[in-house]
Amino acid sequence: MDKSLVLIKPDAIQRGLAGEIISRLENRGLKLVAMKMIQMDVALAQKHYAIHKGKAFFEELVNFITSSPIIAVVLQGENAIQIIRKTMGDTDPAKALPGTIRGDLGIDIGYNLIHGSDSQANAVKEIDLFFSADEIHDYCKDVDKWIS
Ligand code: DAT
Ligand code: MG
Repeated sequence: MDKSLVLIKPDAIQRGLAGEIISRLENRGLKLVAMKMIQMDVALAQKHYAIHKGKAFFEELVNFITSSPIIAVVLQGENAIQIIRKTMGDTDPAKALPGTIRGDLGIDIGYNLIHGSDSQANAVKEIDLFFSADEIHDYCKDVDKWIS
């Protein structure tokens, strides 16, 4: 079972889309196993987006992600990482397909509502940045017997 880190970014909270976005992911059969609202500080933002350090948009990205609270979520499920990436849609909302979160709701590449881990290795690292082990819940849903 994969786990993935999702961030509901400041623009999603500002636009009142947090519930809609979390709901779309839950509707794919993914299980919520951790969730918290925080305001990221610059140090956390720089660690989370370390891979983009040096790119032209890095400073703007850090400023944006720390500008207002976010909701950090861990979702679990078979192929969770791939399912979430496909449900998010392309990084650029202009290229994201209709039916995806960014394709339906996104406005701009810099303000694209949601982060989702892009690999198993990055998911492990990112989850560790936002959550301690005791904040991640291990539980069964009755519905699991229908989908597993
Ligand atoms: P994703 O969020 O789809 O994984 P990414 O990891 O390539 O995309 O980039 C991280 C974030 O950085 C992205 O969600 C928005 C911002 N970003 C990426 N490319 C950008 C660009 N060309 N201009 C402005 N912001 C960009
Ligand atoms: Mg990425």
